[in-house]
Amino acid sequence: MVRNIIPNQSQYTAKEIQVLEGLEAVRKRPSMYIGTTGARGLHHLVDEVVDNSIDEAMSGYCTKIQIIIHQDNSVTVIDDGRGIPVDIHSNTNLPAVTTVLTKLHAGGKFGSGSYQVSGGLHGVGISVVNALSEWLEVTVSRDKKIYSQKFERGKPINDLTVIGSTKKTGTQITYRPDPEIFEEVNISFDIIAHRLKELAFLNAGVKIELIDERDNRNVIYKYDGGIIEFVKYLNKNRDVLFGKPFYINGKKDDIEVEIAIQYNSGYLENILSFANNIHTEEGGTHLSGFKTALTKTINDYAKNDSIPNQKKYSLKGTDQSLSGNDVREGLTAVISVKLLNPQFEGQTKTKLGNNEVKGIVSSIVNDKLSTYFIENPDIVQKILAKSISALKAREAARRARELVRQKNGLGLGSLPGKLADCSERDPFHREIFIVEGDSAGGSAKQGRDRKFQAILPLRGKILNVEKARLHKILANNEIKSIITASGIQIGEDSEFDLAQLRYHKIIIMTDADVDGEHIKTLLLTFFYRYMRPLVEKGKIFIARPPLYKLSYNKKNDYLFTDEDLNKKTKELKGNYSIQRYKGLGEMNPSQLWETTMNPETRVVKRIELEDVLEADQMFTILMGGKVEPRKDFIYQHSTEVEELDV
Ligand code: 0RA
Repeated sequence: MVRNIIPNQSQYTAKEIQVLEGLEAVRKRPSMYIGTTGARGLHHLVDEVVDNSIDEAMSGYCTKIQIIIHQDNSVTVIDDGRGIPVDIHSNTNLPAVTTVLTKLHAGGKFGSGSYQVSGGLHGVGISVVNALSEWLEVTVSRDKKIYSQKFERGKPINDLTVIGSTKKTGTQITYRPDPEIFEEVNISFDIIAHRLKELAFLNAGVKIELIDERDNRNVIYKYDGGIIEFVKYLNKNRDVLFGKPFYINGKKDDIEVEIAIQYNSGYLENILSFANNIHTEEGGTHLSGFKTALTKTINDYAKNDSIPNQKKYSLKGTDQSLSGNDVREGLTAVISVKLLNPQFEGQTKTKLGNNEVKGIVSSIVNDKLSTYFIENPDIVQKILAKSISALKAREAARRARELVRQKNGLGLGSLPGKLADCSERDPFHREIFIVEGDSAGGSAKQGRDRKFQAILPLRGKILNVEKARLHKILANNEIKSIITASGIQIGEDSEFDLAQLRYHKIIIMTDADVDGEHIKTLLLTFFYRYMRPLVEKGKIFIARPPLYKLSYNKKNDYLFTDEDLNKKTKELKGNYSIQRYKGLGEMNPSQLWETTMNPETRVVKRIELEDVLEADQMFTILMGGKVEPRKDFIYQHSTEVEELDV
């Protein structure tokens, strides 16, 4: 694995550290530096410290990183890198480590022409962590000595002091997030663990250990295969077309490129892209360079008649070409680039903008992939079989669509007949209930506030999108009505456009039984796979109808859990009757309004995608083709089913 991408880092001394401004500004406006002072910002502090150790690992000087969450929610990060320099910095007259921790943007590697993560929320520097901590203690082991210094709310409370001697090198930072700054100081093991696992995949061989002293949990992540193991992990519950992911790496003009790819027998594409370890959710030039090269290389191979061993699957002598979607059906890939001055663009600053990256990625992929194809004719045949069948399905779907259009003159624009729309015009104030069954749909239509609430009843179960191709998905009536009602086009050549969204709350309302759960999962799978930005932006909700009606003294109480029921019945001591609701249809329109639809009184649960990776695994297990992992999952999670969130 290629590691050392910092030019001349051995020349590094305190002088290179530039001093820009003090830390008061950070405490005054924390969200300018870390985004929020809620849970996100809190966890961002951990990322910030760990990223510094990861930088050291990427330069080839650090192999182990340990993260400890303590009882009081303080956090320690220990690495075995070179240790932050301690020599006196000429501008500040302070040791470099003190400078790095007290001056904004003196990130050590700042302005030195070395590798750094910049843009987005990352790379603001550990001085920001110091500024936002009640206290912070740094310990540096280097030059046979152990140095230590303590800070409170960013200010040193002693000088850097030698506290011992050692043969080792490394840095240890312990900090406690300042409760005066953060609304929430409880560190989530899962959030930290997820990021660390991602970092371990992206930085092959680095051992990352997480210890939680609050409940004595610990995990160790170390992947010698790096992103090859990442791709295996993403495909672990799928049937793969070939056992070993194909790994490409290369470097040009200080841009380091690593890609791992593996196809599975499904129809979805799952490409994760990263730049300097940051998940580029909006893609960018590395992703488009990869896509272009993949489409070209596979088409070249399919059309080339000079290639030996060419067997059944080929487009030789035809005028047909595979589209990008055709060649990416069932593709799982991880793309990771590392470069000196990454430009992050886009709405969430997660789109790589550097233009030079596109050509470099595509030339490396063209080169390595065509060689791999020539050396592995059996694997190419499998990929071609899959891509050509996608092409045929696409053409059949187009012909079918054209036929339907010619016959009926139907555009895609007209709203579904079953939809009871609302009168409000502003999409931000409109909501739609997707309701299981016509009878509940009828009650909902009568019970709703027709000004801002629309109702779309679904008949029976919707298609399992994990097991169907796009053209079949687009032909499914229930899915068609969801697409036209929501206003969001999906599939080939359609860019996701949130401005088209007709309702900013999409609420799934199903019966509280097994069928209802199943429909809910199918709908969530569809939204997750084909309208993911709606999930990411928090537009999808689950309605929570009551399980029981408790009647006493001419009063009715609606109860949502068995626990509440037990509590209430104990209080009432016998003077009551209970009705258990098996379905939404058992409620009359006004009850449905009062308990489940009225924004003043209802409980709706927003679907959150805290953890895209785990959610992806869950969807695959619950909805995918393999039976064994599904059984295991359901068994392991059977007690949590009520909480099953994505
Ligand atoms: C600046 C220069 C050098 C190392 C580091 C910073 C450094 C920072 C952190 C933060 C956490 N762990 C770290 N490890 C190293 C290079 C110093 C040299 O040339 O010896």
